[in-house]
This record gives sequence, structure tokens and C-alpha cells, in this order.
Amino acid sequence: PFLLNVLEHKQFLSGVVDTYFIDENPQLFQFNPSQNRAQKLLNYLGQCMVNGPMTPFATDIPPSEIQPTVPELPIDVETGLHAKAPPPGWRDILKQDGPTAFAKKVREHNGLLLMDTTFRDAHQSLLATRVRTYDLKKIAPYASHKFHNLYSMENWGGATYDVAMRFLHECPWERLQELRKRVPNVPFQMLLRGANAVGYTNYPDNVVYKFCDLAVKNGMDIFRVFDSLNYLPNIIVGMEAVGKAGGVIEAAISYTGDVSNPSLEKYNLKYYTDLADELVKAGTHVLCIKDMAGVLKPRAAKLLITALRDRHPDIPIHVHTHDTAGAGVASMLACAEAGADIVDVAVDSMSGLTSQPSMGAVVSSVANTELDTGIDLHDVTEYSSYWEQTRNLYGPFECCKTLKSGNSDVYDNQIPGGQYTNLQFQAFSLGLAEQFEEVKKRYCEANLLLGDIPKVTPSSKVVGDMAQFMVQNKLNTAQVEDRAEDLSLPVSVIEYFQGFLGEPPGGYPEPLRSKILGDKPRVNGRPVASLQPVDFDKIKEELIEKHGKRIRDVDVLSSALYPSVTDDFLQFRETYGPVDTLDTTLFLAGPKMAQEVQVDIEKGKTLSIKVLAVGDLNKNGQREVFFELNGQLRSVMIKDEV
Ligand code: 3PY
Ligand code: ZN
Repeated sequence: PFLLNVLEHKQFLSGVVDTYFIDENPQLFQFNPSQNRAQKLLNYLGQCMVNGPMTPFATDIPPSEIQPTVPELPIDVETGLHAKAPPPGWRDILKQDGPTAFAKKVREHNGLLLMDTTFRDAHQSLLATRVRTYDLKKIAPYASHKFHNLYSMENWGGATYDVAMRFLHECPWERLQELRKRVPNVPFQMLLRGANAVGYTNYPDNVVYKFCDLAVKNGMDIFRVFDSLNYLPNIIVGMEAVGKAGGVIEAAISYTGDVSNPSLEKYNLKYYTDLADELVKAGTHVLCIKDMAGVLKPRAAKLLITALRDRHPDIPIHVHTHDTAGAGVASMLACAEAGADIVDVAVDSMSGLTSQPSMGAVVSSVANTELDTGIDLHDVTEYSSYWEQTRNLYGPFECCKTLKSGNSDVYDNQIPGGQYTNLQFQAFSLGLAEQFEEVKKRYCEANLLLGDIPKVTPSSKVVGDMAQFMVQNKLNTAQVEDRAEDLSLPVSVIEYFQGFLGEPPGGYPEPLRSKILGDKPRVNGRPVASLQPVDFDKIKEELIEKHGKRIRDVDVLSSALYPSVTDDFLQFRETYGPVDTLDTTLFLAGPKMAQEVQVDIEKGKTLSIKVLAVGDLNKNGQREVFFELNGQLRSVMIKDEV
């Protein structure tokens, strides 16, 4: 490969040079793609041919072979061509007036606003977060044109960051950039786990700050910030980081319990209004109720939103739910009627069950009322058709393989949407369908053992781990309490009791905590307050040493959040090239013998690939896979691992 010596120069790389000339002539640095990307992709496809899918499947449903049809963009009446620029949206207001004025206008808006979760929570809940940028990109312009009046599209954060790198072998930042290019007008929204950012543990503050800064620079607008224990200091770190980065702060209260049941005292109306007061005082632009399990019944919704509306008449209220029991549409309508400004929905074909309630159902329910969303049902139907076809590509991760209907038992066990399908799937894949019933029962007990806490990533994992531990070891609550000193409890449970997540509402249950911890160290207050800031320069140096010079700031941040996942991702990309350019069927299942496939590796550069043959096993345990690549014979040697 052809490399300029300047790229070897330490001082140049450190940026401590006058680089005007270079800045103004970026074309000097556009090299021919160095290593052969095509050959790398053949390596990937060869692997799939010899060793099967490189992303493990969770079900036996194969990916559909039919590529989804993308609905057409509207026709511009003046030119008779497909419209280029979408109509202005809420992002134009945000960019023009800033977060505070944006929030004020949202509050003043007549009619119900919607957030579409299809690009994030819907597939996180139904398809194990596996939807690829490839399929999101295709439908993004349609959403931008037809749903220009959405409050936001949720398309990032939560589990997407980790899964993108770990299982899809794609860069989450590139997803954000690619979507932003296609959607200039609708605000993007992400889920930020407070001090846990997009990970599962607390990070030093400078990681959270840097994360938010880069997220805004790459196109993120609205940040829903929560903490899994509703621990205020952890939420505030996230809020401040978002504010400093210039994003819209949407502080969230994770909803648990049932405010309509007077016998449940811990999470009563006062608990929520007190927390809301704190979040408003801390400067949130928008207040969110995050009902991660879908336990906010319509009557409770009315009580809660009415109380919050009365106390905070000027702040926009945004409500999130999951449709696990089947009451999601009813609850969101109750919220809207009680004065919520924005509710969350997913497109029909990606809605229901553990996902969000249906967009079409909510749009139609309020049509021609003063809550009218301004969204056309016909557009929702077209959008839904794309997603129905797209969902079929992800059969290998389809939760409907095990989850066939709504389940009102969620009102008892309060398992969050994504975790519900995970736990059910784990039980089924062990061939123990009835074990799921047992896990759900123990989940309720584990929650009480841990002090009756909000359950959402990562506290939901602590409760889930404890529940599974109880099932595996055939323990009930009394036995855990009795034998706590001698049990080897899951690490997540011990760390929770040590205080690594933050403080639970109402404190830790005693004497259980003391019995479990013995003389293990405990953290009081904010878990990372004493952690040293992460040294980004050092991470960058290490990454360059391992993976070469093309390390970007976003890679450095990925590494600060997920060091080994990022290493594997960068290594994978180096070995197998731009696998994100393969269509989803090909990416997941690999090619079929003699099938000719087209891969657009960049604009105007298409590869035509055909597998001709897979050779016999040689003495080194390898097989040669023969391809035709743009009419020429190529081959790769693949180690047979099967
Ligand atoms: C996440 O943290 O990923 C969630 O979706 C929580 O509800
Ligand atoms: Zn959710």
C-alpha cells in the first residue's frame, strides 16, 4: 500500500503543526483504498460458507431472502420529480432557537407529539437489537419526508452501541452519521444510562462528558437520561454532560410499582413528584416517565401525569412504555389526555408485545381531535410494510419464536421489555419452557430481597441474575436470607450491595446486606466520584499501536467504554473488510453456491460476487473457497472449524 511519509511523523500525528495547507486540500489525503477490501469480504463470505454464520443465531428461522421494497418519496409538485429536501421539522426549531426555546415550543404545541422508537427500542425489544445500519439507512429518507412532524426518532443508545460492534461488526458512530445525512429535519433521540453512558457500569465522568460531546457533534439531539436506581447524583452527571454538549436534556424517572394501588406505598405519587421536582430543579428541558416494563396502567397514567402536569405546567412531559401486557395504547392515550406532550410509539409491524404500542393505533385514535398528530395513517401503513419485510430478514433473532402474545403477568414481575424476551428465550433454549414460569416467580422475590428497586439496565440484570441463581440452586427467599453468608452469589448482586450502582431508593435491606458483604468494601454516595479520569491520549496510542494509524476519536471513546469489544471490532474490520455493505441476508447467512450477489462497497463501486466451489479439506484443516469476483477467479483459504 501507498503511504505518505508525513503520516509516519510523530509531530504531524500529534497535530502540533501548522496544517492550513492540509486542511484546505483534503483531496491530497484521499488514497486509493489500500488493502483489498474485496478480498477481505471474500474472506468473510468464505468463512460463512465453510463455518456457517459468523453471528450466532438465536432461533431456527432463517433470514428472508426477499429484500424489502423501499416506499417512494413524495413527488414535488413543481418539478414532478421525487422531492429532495424534506419539509422542515422540530430539528430546524432546535437548531435555530436552542434547547430551552425548543422545549417551550414543544410545550406550546397543540396536538400530541410522537417519538418513533422503531430504530432503537422496538428492535432492541423484539429482535435482540440486531437491526443493521444497512436497513435503517434505506428507510431513513422516507421517515424524514413523511414523518417530519415527529418530536423525535429514537435511533441510538441503550444496547445499540454494544450490539453494533459486538454482533453486527459495524461502528455505532457511522450509524449515527449515516442517518443524520439522510434525516436533517427530525430530532434524533438516544437513551443514555446516566453515569453508565451506553454501558453497564459507571464510568469516570470525563468519559460521560466526552461521549455526549461527540454524540452532539455527530448529530445527536435529545438525550433521555436515566439511572437504573433513580439515583439522582448519577442522573445529574448525565444531565450536566448533555447540557454542556449542547444537547436537549430529557431527564427520566424510571417508573415502577403502581401509583393507582394505595396499598403499594414505596413508589407512590409523592415519590414521583419529589423526584420530578429535583430533576426540574437540576435543569431538565423535558421530563420523561420511563415505564420500561410497561406497568403504567391507564388509570395510574392519568393520576401520575395529572399530578406532574399540575406541579410543572411549563415543562414538556414525555412518556415511554412497553406494550408487554397489551395496554400500551390505552395508557398512552390516558397520558395524552392528562396533559403529556409526547408519547412513544413504534411502527405497527414493529410494535406490540415487549415493544412500544402501535403508531397507527395511536395516530388513528386521536385523529380529528385536538390531540391530532398530523400524521397520515396511509404513510404509517407504507412505513409499516417496509418494516414488516425488514423484520423477516431478522428471523434468526425473532422474539415471536417464543413470545406469542401479550402477558399481563408483567404487572407482577415488572420485567423490562428487552429482558422479558431474553429470559424467556434462555429458558426455552435450555428446553425448559416451564422454567420461565419459575424464573418470573423468583424475579419477583429477588426484587424484594434486593429492596424492591426500579428494574432497568443494569439493575434489572442484578435482579435477573439473582432470580436465575435462586432457580438453579432451588432456593426461596427465606433460604437466601438464612444462608446469605455462605452462598456464592452472582458478582452483579455482590457489587450491587457494595454500592457500585449507586444507592437504591429507601436504602439497602438489612441484615441481608451485612450478611452478604461481611468485610467487603462498600461505596457510599456516587460510585465513581473517586475514580481517576480516563486518559484518552493513552488509549489512542495503544489503539494505534494495535490497529494502525486510522484510529479516530470515536474509536478511542468506544475503547474507553468497551475495551475488548472495540479491539475485536477493529480487528474484525481489518480482517473481513466492510461487512456493513453486505445486505442483511448475505451478512447473516452467507452466500449460496453459484448465486451471484452485488455489493456496493462505495458509491459507484459495485462488486459482483459468485461462489464457484468449496474445496476439500487439506492437511492443514483448511478449505479453499473459489469465487468469481467481477468476472475474475479468486480464492481464499479458510480454516474449517466445524
Ligand atoms: C436500555 O437501557 O437499553 C433500556 O432500554 C432500558 O429500558
Ligand atoms: Zn424501553
